[in-house]
Amino acid sequence: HTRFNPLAADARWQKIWDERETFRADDASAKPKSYVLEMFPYPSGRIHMGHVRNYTMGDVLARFRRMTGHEVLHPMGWDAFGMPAENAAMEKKVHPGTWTRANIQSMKKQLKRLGFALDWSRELATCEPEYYGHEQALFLDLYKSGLVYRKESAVNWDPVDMTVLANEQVIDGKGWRSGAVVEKRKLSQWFLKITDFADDLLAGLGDLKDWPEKVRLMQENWIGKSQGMRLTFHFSGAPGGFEVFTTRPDTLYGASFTAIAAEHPIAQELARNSPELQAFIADCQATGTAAADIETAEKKGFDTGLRVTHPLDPNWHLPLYVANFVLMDYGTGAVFGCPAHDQRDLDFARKYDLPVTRVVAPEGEDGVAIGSEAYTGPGRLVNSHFLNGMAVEDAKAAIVARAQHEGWGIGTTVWRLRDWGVSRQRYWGTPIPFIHCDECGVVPVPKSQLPVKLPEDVSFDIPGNPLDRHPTWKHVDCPQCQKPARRETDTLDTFVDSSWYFIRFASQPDDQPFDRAVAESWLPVGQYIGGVEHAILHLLYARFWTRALKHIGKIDVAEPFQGLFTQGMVTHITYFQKEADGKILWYGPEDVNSDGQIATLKDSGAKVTIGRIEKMSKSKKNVVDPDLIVDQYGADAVRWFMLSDSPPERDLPWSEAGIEGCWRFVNRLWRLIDGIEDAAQGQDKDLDRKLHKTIAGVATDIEALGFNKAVAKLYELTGAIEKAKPSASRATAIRTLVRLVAPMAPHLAEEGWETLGETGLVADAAWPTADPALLIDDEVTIAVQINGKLRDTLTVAKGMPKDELEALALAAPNVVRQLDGETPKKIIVVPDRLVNIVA
Ligand code: ANZ
Ligand code: ZN
Repeated sequence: HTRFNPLAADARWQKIWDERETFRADDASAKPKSYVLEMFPYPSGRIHMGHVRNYTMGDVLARFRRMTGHEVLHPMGWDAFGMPAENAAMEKKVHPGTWTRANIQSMKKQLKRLGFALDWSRELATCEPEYYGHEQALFLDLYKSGLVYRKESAVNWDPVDMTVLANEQVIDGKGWRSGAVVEKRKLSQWFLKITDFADDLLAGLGDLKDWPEKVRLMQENWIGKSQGMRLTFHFSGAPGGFEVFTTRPDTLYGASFTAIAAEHPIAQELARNSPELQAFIADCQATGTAAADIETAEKKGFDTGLRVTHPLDPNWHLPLYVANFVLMDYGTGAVFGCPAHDQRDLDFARKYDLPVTRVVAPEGEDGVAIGSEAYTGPGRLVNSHFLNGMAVEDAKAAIVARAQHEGWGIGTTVWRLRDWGVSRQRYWGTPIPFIHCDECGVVPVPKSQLPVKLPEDVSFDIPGNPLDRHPTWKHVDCPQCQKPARRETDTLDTFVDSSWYFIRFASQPDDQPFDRAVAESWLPVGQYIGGVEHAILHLLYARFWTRALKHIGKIDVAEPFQGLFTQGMVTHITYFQKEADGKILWYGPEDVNSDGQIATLKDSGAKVTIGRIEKMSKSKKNVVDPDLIVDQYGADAVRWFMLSDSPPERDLPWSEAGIEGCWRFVNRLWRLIDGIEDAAQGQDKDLDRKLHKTIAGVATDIEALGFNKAVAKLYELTGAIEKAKPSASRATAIRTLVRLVAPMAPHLAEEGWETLGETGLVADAAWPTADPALLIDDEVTIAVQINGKLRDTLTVAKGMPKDELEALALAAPNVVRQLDGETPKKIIVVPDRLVNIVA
């Protein structure tokens, strides 16, 4: 007998798959096409367990689809632009490109060691001109069709580092490096008109039946279609007024103030004669631009002293504030506040001592006053004159009707979705292919001059965008008038790169972004798998980009991702010590001895606290490096672990015992293969049935991405084979088992396939066929009860008549003993299920 040597087997089969290009997808294949895709990784340096889990799931599906007769496209590439490379450049003095490409090489090696069935011939990295040049061409096409435009927009400006900061670089309103208070600055920036597709992006969600409900809901909320109204407030005793936007016109009788944004023209006008207001406006502008910043910042207002008249009562006057929570670029940049039914308004009202009047009440709460929490639920209108007693939606309609009749307001639809600002003031991204000319304005770079390549000779010694201060790069002649002009120095948001990479995977000619017919032959992606952290932006942008390309006639695909699956995280136990000053020191599991109750450090014996099981992260020191595990157990055990135990959408706790169990299982499989008795005769009907049920069940589970269920069935079958006596059935079961485990444990399966003398690769073998006759049970287990208590069981032919069952039950040894000669009062028989004897 031989032992399974995973490291030798892994290397050997990986080399063979590589040399034979086993997983190369054939565009011209006549087989049905299947596109399996996992979200491509950012080349941060190392593959982590989260990647391994993600790619193992996709790999099982891809390999299974191959075995079921599909031509499978399963590609891999690199989302290679972005800030970490620039940070590395600053910290380690290494060029972002050098850093990124080195990371790609080492991560590719790691992925190869896991034996993924990937078509490496289609590998791409978004940081290479061979990719981003085509992106520039598409960007120009979208510009031509009016889907790209420029507009002034605010950025986070770090006044000390003299640089634009991304939202994630602003921490508590301060620059992450300088610690300086971040300012908002207006810059002319590039935008994509995603709002043109808002309706369609929303409607399309209804067709995405194979997406998680929660992701569809998140997208729906992000797009945020709301029915609302615009209404005008007039100044009391002065000419003029302003429009506000509201989604709760029903609450108009609960209004207690109005407020405008700091950037609102009225605020700007008033500020000209008010230094106090000027100071207040400056203060508002110091808050970060991210929605989250505004949500968490303290609500502040400046009373303008002006009063406005309530549209439903000429004698009712409300104050007008300038408020930091009102955004200029949403609705009209002005609101009326109803503190009883909006938390922001309530906080504001409590602070400035404004009235709080409930106007919506659920059954029986008419008289209950609002405390510190606004009521945002359903109910009927109260304190609202002609609206009293109406439900919220009816009251909205009634107000809108009256306003439209009297001419002071109009019903509208409003979207939360904003146009997508794609300008980034960074080096490591796709250069935006435009030239600024003093004579001609903004001029597109002619397509013949693409790609606009990033210059290599840049330095990161001083903050700011290296493209901006490069001595020569930006100085070019205008393509229209040939006079000296300047290149655009902004680069594209990296979400643009990931909005179409799946199309480029499907088809990658040199001379155009993709070949339409070939791309359409693969798309949409049948199954997309990735982290839920991309549930909103990446997926929405990719859905938009696909629609935009369809709109300009480049491709006829409605939705890019037919099926979506978001997998859970890989978690691991944490250990820590709390120091006297409250600081927490984390320890890696490898530094700790623990019996689950008490944990001590291996070297000093000092006690440590057993923390929670949390997502693997460097900061908590609970990371397990896949490479080391592969070294120890081989790829198949790691892959098996990733699929076992936890449902794929749930978190998977890493454990030493778990991986060892998987390793033992791989060896059990090997012992069966190695010990096969081909000469054995005879049929084992039970085993035949178990085998065929497993063939059918595992197929169904894999299709439904229920990998843990498939694994459980394979454990059961393996156990049944181990227990079975030698027979022809047993030998067949072992041969078949090799194919059944091939998607999960491909190296062992190839090794077994070869050992068993089969031809070709198991990767190319067909999935075994389940015999329908063997899927039906012809025997059933009958429970035999006395007075409702289980006393015995019978295994009998299905459909056995009542009297025969009764006779068998009365003869069952345990029943005879229990009854001890007593005559039963009554016997209840449920065919195929149970016999209950009442004694
Ligand atoms: C009165 C009101 C009463 C409101 C109430 C809400 C609850 P969504 O649903 O997210 O679209 N609003 C309008 N324009 C704003 C702006 N530029 N900046 C900040 N807030 C603004 O939000 C719509 C609601 O947000 C609007 O409805 C308005 O407050 C506020 F019980 O009007 B509401
Ligand atoms: Zn010009």
